[in-house]
Amino acid sequence: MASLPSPSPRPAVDHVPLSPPSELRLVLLGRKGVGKSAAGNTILGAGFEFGKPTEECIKRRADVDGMKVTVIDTPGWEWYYPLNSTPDWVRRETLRSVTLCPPGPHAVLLLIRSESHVREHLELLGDDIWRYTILLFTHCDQLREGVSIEQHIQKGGKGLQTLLEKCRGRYHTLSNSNGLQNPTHVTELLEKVEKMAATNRCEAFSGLVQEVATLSRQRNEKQYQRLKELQDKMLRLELKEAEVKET
Ligand SMILES: Nc1nc2c(ncn2[C@@H]2O[C@H](COP(=O)(O)OP(=O)(O)OP(=O)(O)O)[C@@H](O)[C@H]2O)c(=O)[nH]1
Ligand SMILES: [Mg+2]
Repeated sequence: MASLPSPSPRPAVDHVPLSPPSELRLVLLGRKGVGKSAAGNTILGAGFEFGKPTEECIKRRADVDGMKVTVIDTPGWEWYYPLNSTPDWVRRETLRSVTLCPPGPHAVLLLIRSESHVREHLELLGDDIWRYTILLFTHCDQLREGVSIEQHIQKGGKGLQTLLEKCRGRYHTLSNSNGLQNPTHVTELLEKVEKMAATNRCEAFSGLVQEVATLSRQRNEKQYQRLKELQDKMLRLELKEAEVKET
């Protein structure tokens, strides 16, 4: 009987060329009024209400440069407030944002005008988030004449430098101002996202999605535990009252 040909060795995973993603999933995060919803419109062409506070995460999709692009817009963090002053519902929406584009976003675009307390808000999503983050500067049309974005970043001080280091130097500028949008800026942004996705082996931020699910489960368990303790306490009080009445 002829022997079966031995199976050819599988190529090592490391040598398999990674195909670029056929769709991109992006989450917009940052302070209130920094231009997240307007940036969503600049990227997709339309779809988000801007100029008024976004009150919950909004998901929109469109074809951009022949690619399906999903954008999740989020409510903004308060200016100058540390994380512990951020309302619960805003934290919740921040955590929810990355679960709305399963299996997870390719990139978080962190919109920046002032860097104070930005780091702790972003790290609500875990330390690994920085591998997926690109700083996005808006309102560049309002920079003083003759000041380039590079000069603006250099003058931005230690806080901004740290954010940039955390993002391994990844940043982009986008003008959302009426009439000043430049389509090549969106194309270049998507190219940067694809490049970052390639360095992340095209893996989405899915580890985090699981963590978020675990966190919310833990929170539910905690709430259930607290409720149970309260019920026990009330029962004990009632028993005590009944004992007092009997004596
Ligand atoms: N000049 C200029 N104005 C901008 C730019 N981006 C946004 N704006 C304006 O800034 C204001 C706030 O923009 P939004 O997109 O609503 O801000 P947001 O971050 O979504 O705000 P929240 O939903 O409250 O968190 C709007 O009036 C925009 O027109 C920009 O690049 N240049
Ligand atoms: Mg908004």
